[in-house]
Amino acid sequence: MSEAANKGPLSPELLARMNAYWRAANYLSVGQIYLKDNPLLERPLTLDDVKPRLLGHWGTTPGLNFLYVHWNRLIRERDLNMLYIIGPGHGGPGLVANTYLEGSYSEIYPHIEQNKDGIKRLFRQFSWPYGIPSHVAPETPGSIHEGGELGYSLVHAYGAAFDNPNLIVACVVGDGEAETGPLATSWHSNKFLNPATDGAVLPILHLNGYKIANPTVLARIPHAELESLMRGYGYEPFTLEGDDPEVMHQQAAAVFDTMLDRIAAIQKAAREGGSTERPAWPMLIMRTPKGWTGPKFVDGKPVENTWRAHQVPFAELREKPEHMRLLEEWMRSYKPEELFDEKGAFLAELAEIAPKGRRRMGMNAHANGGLLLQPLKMPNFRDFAVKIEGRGQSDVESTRVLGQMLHGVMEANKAHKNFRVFGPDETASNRLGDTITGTGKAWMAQTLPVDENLSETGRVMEVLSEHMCQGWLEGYLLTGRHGFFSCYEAFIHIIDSMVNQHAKWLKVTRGIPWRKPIASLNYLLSSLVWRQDHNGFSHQDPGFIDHLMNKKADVVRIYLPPDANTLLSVADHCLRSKHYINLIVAGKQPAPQWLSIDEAVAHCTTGLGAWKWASNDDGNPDVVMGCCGDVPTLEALAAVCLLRKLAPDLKVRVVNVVDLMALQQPSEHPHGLPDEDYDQLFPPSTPTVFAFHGYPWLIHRLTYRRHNHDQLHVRGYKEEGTTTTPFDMCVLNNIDRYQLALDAIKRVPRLAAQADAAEQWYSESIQRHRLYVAENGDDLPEIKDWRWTQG
Ligand SMILES: Cc1ncc(C[n+]2csc(CCOP(=O)(O)OP(=O)(O)O)c2C)c(N)n1
Ligand SMILES: [Mg+2]
Repeated sequence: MSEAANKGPLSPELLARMNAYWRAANYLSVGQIYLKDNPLLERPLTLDDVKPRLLGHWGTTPGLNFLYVHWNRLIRERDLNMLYIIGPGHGGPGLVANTYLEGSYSEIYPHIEQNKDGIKRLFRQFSWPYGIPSHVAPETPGSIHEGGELGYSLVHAYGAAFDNPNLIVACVVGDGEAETGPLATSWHSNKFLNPATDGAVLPILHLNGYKIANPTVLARIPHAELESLMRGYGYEPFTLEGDDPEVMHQQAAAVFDTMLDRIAAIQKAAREGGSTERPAWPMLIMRTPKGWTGPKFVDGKPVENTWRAHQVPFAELREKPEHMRLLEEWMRSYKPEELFDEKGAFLAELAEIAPKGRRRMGMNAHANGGLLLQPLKMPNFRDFAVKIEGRGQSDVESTRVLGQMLHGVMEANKAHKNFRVFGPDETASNRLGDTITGTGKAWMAQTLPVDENLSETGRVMEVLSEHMCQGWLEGYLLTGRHGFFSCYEAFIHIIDSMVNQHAKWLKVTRGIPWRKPIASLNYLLSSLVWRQDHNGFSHQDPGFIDHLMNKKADVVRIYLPPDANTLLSVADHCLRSKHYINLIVAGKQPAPQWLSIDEAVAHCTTGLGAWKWASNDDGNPDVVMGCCGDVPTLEALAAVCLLRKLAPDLKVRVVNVVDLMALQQPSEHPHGLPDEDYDQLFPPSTPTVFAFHGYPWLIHRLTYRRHNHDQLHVRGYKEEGTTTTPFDMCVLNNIDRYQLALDAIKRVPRLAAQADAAEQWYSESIQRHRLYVAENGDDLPEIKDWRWTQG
């Protein structure tokens, strides 16, 4: 043992055991990538032992394994409650290997026994058809972060740490991952983490120098510059650098002891000393070779410590016998005979290094949030209901009413600290300001007298990064808590890709019995496409609905409540639900209110239905006026009023849709309305004019197999926008009341004789509107002051 290896907190005996533990994890990682048989190399390797398809990532794995054994020591010595989040999730073999060595893997998957057969199955299943994925997938014990799409590790770590004061979240950030936008901004999460009431995040920047095929930016700037960057982000950077395992174990143990002491001191100062200063949390820059301990050269080219180590360091075992020798040599370098007994069990004196029970990172309950999930205490949403005195006769900002209810939710769950509201600087703008009045907005950075409602204990999380809002919320939900995310409709697209990943996680975990359901991810989209009076075109995009529609039916729910009471009912339902992604689209502008709270509940329960009070069809309509979304509903009802004048004997049925998925057939979505009921609402041969909040083709897509589809005529947003009046936005997209009324007349055969006159009326109406808007900069009084009238 070198002199340097003798210096440090580890006794020679513990150092040797920790190094052996690491060798075992590395051995099992390589075995997963390459082997399907001969798991302990009891005989020389042959081609029959090797998988036909070599799929996996080696480069990042030894670094992850190195950290795991160190966390194990620290957890035991300090009785830590620790979660391990791996940014480069392609290091899956390492996490599988370690959860196997600590015993949690075999407990969850008993067929992966602690013996030779178990190791053989462990190897074989990896990257094998219908086996396990190569990433830190939902199937991997201890994981809340798949890491397939890079960039979200740190933000997930912080989400997990909020309101978990006893949790330490160790988070490995890949140096390539660190180049992504979401990760680059995630460092700022430390301005929102309260050392008194939240847990700690321990970031490790895994500076192995390379990505798939390139060096990383952070590895090729001077070390001082990198340290300054981290200091600039508000951290206290520590460095661990080298490649001699024994020396590195000692240095790692020393640096981690210091870092954990720092964390303990920060927490003590805040919890016992009352310090409210934003601390400089420790973080580690770990500079180790990519593919550490792997083959140094293959075919004469350097592999260890290069990008060539990223995936499988060498293949072509059939074609190149020397590769087979290289594999055997590499695997034997870990000395498996010193790690496993003759039956294939991991040696007891090594296994001892791992913590026990729920302290094992593979068994930490926070990584299986559903185990810890407490249902939200819900106030009675009816207490927040809007009184309806005459249909549509008074205007209310629907989302403001929702804000009052969410405030009630916050108050009811204050003691549990398990509910937060997230938004990119738009909570007040989206009229959810009441959520802020209780606890304020989380903020650990400087405050000035001019600031309002910033608080170290705020439960509203505002940061101008949709990525961070989404990532924090995901981390918060995945560890068993609840949340609500409000966002401008157009800009929610920024997290399209993140929601894809979360939807995948929900889909897969639904099928994993030991994973318990977590709270749903709830979105409110406001500041909608139709009401961007001054913001204009850049702020107009209802396409997130289309995006979510592509996800699995058992994961996604989409609601477009037309008024405040339906919004309350929908939100209550969403907050109680589990394991969904709920999208609520509702406007924040003053708008007419249609349904009493009892009617709203009944309407939302079926998800869609005829509004009898707005219809005059006596069960046999000439035309159905469908509507979905608050502005389209308003325009549809206004069109009905116009039709009463233009064609008084026309029998019109108004059908409003709250639950978009109800339009699909039950075979496509569990909320789908049975065909018989659908045909009752939309009779197969009756023309239907449908005003939709979003892109019109979506309604066709949802209903293409319905009997009335040939009769369905949809109006929606067709990418016409500019800075103009609210009603002109409707006109530009042909979803305005004049257009809808004209559509109805043109589609009812018995009104054919009226069609020309109606066209004329339409042109004149639009002309009048255009001239007025151009002249006055505002909508016509008859539009602005319009009210629903009966009959
Ligand atoms: C957002 C995203 N872009 C691209 C990829 C493809 N990809 C997979 S691994 C990788 C390189 C990662 O490098 P680094 O973060 O340094 O991880 P490590 O070196 O530890 O493997 C890339 C680009 C991805 N997984 N996610
Ligand atoms: Mg790297």
